[in-house]
Parts: sequence; C-alpha cells; structure tokens
Amino acid sequence: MTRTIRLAAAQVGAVNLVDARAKTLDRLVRLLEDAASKGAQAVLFPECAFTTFFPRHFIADAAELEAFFEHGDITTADNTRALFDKAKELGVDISVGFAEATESGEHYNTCVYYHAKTGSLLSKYRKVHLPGDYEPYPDAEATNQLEKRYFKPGDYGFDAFRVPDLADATRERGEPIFGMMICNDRRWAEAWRLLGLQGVEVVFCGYNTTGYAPHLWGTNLQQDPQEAAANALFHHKLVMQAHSYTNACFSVSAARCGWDDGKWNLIAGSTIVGPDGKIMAESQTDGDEIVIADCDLDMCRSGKTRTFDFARHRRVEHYSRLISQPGVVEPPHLSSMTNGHSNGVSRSVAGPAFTKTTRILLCNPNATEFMTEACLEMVQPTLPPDVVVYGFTAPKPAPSAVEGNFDNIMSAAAAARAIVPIAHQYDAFLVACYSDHALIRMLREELSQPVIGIMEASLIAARTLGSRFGIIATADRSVYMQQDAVRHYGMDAFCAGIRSCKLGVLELESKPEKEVLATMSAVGKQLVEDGADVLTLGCAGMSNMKAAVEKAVGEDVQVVDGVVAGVHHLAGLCRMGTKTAKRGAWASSKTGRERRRQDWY
Ligand code: CDT
Repeated sequence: MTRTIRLAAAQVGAVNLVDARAKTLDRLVRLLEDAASKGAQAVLFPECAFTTFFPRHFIADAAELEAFFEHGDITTADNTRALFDKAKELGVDISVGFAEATESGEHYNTCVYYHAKTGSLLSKYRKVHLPGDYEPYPDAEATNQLEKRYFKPGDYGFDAFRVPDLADATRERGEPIFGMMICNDRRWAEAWRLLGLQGVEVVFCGYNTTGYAPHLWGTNLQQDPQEAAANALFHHKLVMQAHSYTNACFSVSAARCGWDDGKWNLIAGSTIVGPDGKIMAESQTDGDEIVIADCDLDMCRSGKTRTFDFARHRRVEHYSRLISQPGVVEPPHLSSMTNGHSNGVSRSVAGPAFTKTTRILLCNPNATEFMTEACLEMVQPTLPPDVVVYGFTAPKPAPSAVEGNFDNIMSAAAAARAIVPIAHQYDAFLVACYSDHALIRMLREELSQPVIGIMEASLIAARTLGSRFGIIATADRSVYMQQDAVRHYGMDAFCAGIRSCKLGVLELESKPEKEVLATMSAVGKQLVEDGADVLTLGCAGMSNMKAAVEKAVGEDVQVVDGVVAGVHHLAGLCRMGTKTAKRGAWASSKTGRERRRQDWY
C-alpha cells in the first residue's frame, strides 16, 4: 500500500416524496456496488440519503414527520442495514447522511463513517450549521428549508478521525485523517479550519442544495431558475475548492440532486477536489452516478508544510473576535465622529486582541470537590477566551467545609501548603470561601500575584451596583462571622442585613434542591424588605442557585455571585498589570522566614 487511496462520491438523483424507502435503499446499494467494481475504497453518500429532502416541506403531522427519521442503530435498522451489510460484504468503507432520531426523542441531521473491515462506526457527525428557518414562508409556492424546525444543531463539533486499512500507516504520517461535514457547513470557513487544525487530509461532505430558492438565497424573487441553479453550483464548487486549498486537504462532495417530484430542483456537481484546490473528478449528470479519483494523500504535505503551515503562520492573537462574536459589529459611522455632527462620543479606542492568557487559580480551601466543580461551572459561560480558571480543592486534612474559625485556620494551612509550590504557574488567586478567610491573607503575604476572596469581591461589586447589600448566609454561625468580616472590609455602613438559611454548607447539596432554593428565595426576599437592592450569595456552594434567587426577588434587585465577581475582578487587575503591594502588611512572609533561617512551613 501507498498513501494513495481511491475515493468515490455516490451521487443520488431525484428521490420523490412518495418513493418507497426500499426503492431508494436499493439504489444506494447499487451505487455502492458500482463504486466497488471501480475499485473505490471509501464511498461518500449524500446528506439525508435515505429519503427525499423533506425539510423543504412543512410537515405538521408528527407521525408523518417521524417517518423521515432513522431510529435505533443505523447499521442494523431495517430501513438502512442493507447498505451497511453491502459495504461489509464488499469491504468498502462508506459515509452516509441520515435524519437521526435519538432514543430520547432528539432530532439531528447526521452522518457516520462506517469501517467495512470491522463493521463498526469510526465517527459520527451532526450538522452544526443548520440553514433556513423555523417557520415556512407565507408564499405557498416558495421552497422552504425548515432545518431549524426539524433538527437540533449538532453537538459533536468537528472532530477529525483516523481511518485504518485504506493506506500505508507510515511511522511519520500514521493512518489517513478524515473529517466530515454536512452541506451548509461547507460554506463556513470555521468548520474547515477546525478540521484543518487537526491535520485533516480528506473532508467528506454530502449535500442537498436547492437550485432555485429565491426566498432563501436568491438575488430577487424574479430570478431566472437556470441562472439561479448555475449560481448555486458555482458557489458549491467555490467553497469546496477554496477550502480544500486553504486547508491543504482533499475533499469529496456527494449530491442528492435532480428534480424531486418533477418540481423541486437540487443541484448536482459532486466533486473530488485536490489540496491545490483543483477539481480532479466531477459528476456529468444530475442522476445516480459514481464520481471517483485516486487521491495521493502525500499531496497534502506541500500546502501543510508551506503556505498553510498553521503553526508557523497563524496569528491567533488576532483571532479572538472569531470565537467571541457571532454576528457583525461594524465600525462606528464616520459621520458621528466628525466635529460638527458629534453625538458627544468623540472617538473610541480598543485594545489589541488578547495577547496573553490570564490564568486564575480558583482555590477552594475545603476538601469538597463538587464545590470547586460548581464554581467552575458557574464562571465558565462568563469567561472571555483569554481567561482560564483552574480549579483547586484543598487536600485533606483540610476540613470538608468551612463553618467556623477552626475550619478556617485548618483549611487555610492545608490549602497554602499545596498552593505555594505551584503558585508560579498562575497570574492570580481567588479564594472560594465566602468569609474573611485566612488563606487570603496568607497568599497575599507569600505571593505577589493579586489575591481576593469571593466575599470581598462580591461586596466590591455590590457597592458598585447598588446602595445597600444583603447577604444570604448558610447557618446562624456564618451570620456572626460575616458581620465581623463586613466590618473588617469597611462595608458595614452599606449592609442592609445578613440573614441565615439555617443550612449547613454541605446541606446545600444534600438537601432536596427544591427545599434549598425555596429557603434561599425566602431569605432573599426578607433581605430586600430590609432594604437591600443587591444580594450576595454567602457561600461558594450557592453559586448555581443564583438564577432561582434572581427570579424570586425580581429584576430591580441584583444578585451577585462572588465567584464570578472575583474572577473578573482579578482578570481586570491582571490586565492592568498590577501586583500586591509589598511595602505594608503584605510584605513578603518568605523574606521573614529566610531572615529567621526557617526553611519549613
Ligand atoms: N441542505 C443544506 O444545508 N442546504 C443549504 C441551503 C443553503 S440556504 C442558504 C446549502 O448550503 O446548500
């Protein structure tokens, strides 16, 4: 074997709404036999290959709609197994698209890669970029594309995978690297680049592309149908060729095409494109047809090691907008910035895209891991791409919760001993215990990176957002400790109250969620009656209960979670380039130890 593999697209012509499934399945099997007789090693079938392209129809009846979906194991289900059995018999791999209904009743536009030799699925992909709309067009003659109505967006991402037994797996290159996408995905550079970044060598893409759909993508409703279809074909080839070139990979595209029911036109144009962007093979009809080519995967090396050597040439520091911003944000109009027509905004400044990642260690000083996990989950959706939060849970003998002074000191010692040796790996530290925890002061003395606790961070946010804050505390004892801490932070003049839920820290998790949320909501409402316009959650273990409290107190009251407030406070300080001042109380503890010749702690 060499690294040359023979790949085929099985183009499928018209499939009518009423066509029996057995008839369509038989056509697919015959195409596979044809491809195998031509020596194909892997054959790509189109998107939703087993039925007509039903998303063009508004189907109100649930049972009628469900009949277009495949249920159970695609390789063994009655409606589809013949194709997989044939692939196994012929020893030819296949990739095929289908409408997937999961056991839990979810629907996806899916494709799989089936490895004939082992009779197993090597990979499954669910279409991410669903085109069209949820509602049909009011115009009864319009061609609809109701994919957003019938499918959920795919949840597997774009994962490349290795395919054994097609080519020599050299020590240097290994097995061929494949990736899959479905129809509309091919128009999105992001999908290709995600595969390109995994070194993809072959991209498979099945499609159903309407030739004439002026409501959907025409330049105007009077567009000439032939011109529209020619445009659609041009755009199809444009993206397949351009993206194969910019990711230095082969691509195979397989159309479902022709005139379904004599009325609905889908373009043909199944192609095999090389890593230089040139078409190597192309369909000649708009009916059932095999398109086949020999693909020498080593042809990808030139692009991958020169023009598109990503490691050498990509500049990720300028790409943050790509993942942080889904829609367009235009630059401000020049007219609003000229003197005579000013709206008061003189000019704007923006920083460069992130250049440095800020690494924050979220230090849970107790030994209960689920609390650390809950904090990470809470903060994750709020994070910009340049801030990474790492979870740390104090090792035993740290106590399982911090409910009093003894726990406070014991947990601080256990946590500090573990954190200090690894502290150089982080830019800032958030102590995730809602108290004036001893670990905060220890780390401030010992380290120079900024340190804050979630209580202090939430009080600073509360002071910014409102005039009086209230704290929802866990047990009665916390109320006393938090009163002292509020005084310590100099915030007592702004405190409307601290009220207890009469719950132990671990009861936040162990008691029925409904009961805990009801108690916290009731306490939140009492604090609002006491005069609070901002509430803070008085325990790291309360992070995931924020939404329930918000709902209970209404939108005029702000609820601050100290974990989120702390992470963003620290990220801001790091961006400002600040450190802990070392002249006063936070002078280095290490220097003192060294002076005393103490080489332990
Ligand atoms: N099936 C599918 O994804 N079709 C789309 C229609 C595009 S609507 C603008 C396609 O990209 O071909």
